[in-house]
Amino acid sequence: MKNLFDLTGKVALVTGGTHGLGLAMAEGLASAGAELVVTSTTPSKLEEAISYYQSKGYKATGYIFDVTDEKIAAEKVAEIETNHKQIDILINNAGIIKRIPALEMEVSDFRKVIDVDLTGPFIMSQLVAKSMIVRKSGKIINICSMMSELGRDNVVAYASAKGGLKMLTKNLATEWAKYNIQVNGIGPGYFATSQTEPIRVDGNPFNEFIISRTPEGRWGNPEDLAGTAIFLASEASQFINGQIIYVDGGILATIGKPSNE
Ligand code: GCO
Ligand code: CA
Repeated sequence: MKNLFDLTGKVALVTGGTHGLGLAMAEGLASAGAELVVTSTTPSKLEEAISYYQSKGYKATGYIFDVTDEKIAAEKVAEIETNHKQIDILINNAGIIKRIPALEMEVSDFRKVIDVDLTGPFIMSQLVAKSMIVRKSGKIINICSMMSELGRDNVVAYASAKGGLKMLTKNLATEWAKYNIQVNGIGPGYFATSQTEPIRVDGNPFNEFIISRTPEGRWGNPEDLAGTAIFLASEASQFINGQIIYVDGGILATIGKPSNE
């Protein structure tokens, strides 16, 4: 039987794939044979990431642009398609978070988070889908969150965007399934990355809370996401469309338990 998880010859575009979860997923795809195209808005971070991928023997190229700027993004996607022939896999990973109580949040901050975390994935999906539709083949993976399902103090814009990203996933799956494009999402639980660093520090009660709230009893490691990314990028998931796979150590399965148990 052929290897359903093989990505040899596929080109995977990973937005913000320079660190943390994006890097771990990109590395997973590369280990399954994919060529990487990585975007960032920060040249130094991108350079560092590309050298890292190349040091591992992976084929990786970087492009600097902001996924919220639809004009520039269109030019860059065209350039990428010229240089790398085609984009087979898109991972909408780039995202930001602002932890501010809802009452105090400036509208401009709310808009910024929606722009990066929700409008950016829409822009990139629309651009990349155009040639996927012609080829009748493509995989789009949106990086959702626990906050696609649950609220929590101080993350109102992020939760609104990630809830929206879940529905963007379902809607694009609905519209593009007829072109053999699968649009799915990955919903990471709480992972040890630079993004969660401020809430993970020792002595922060949130650290203890997350460990006790997670049936697996630990923060996720970025590598825990690679398998799901490979699965959703490969033929192994060919009849899965519009789903969000939560990689959360069991958080969404449980109501939790009293803190003294
Ligand atoms: C927070 C965290 C989360 C995680 C993750 C959870 O402040 O609650 O940063 O938002 O980043 O997305 O799934
Ligand atoms: Ca970040």
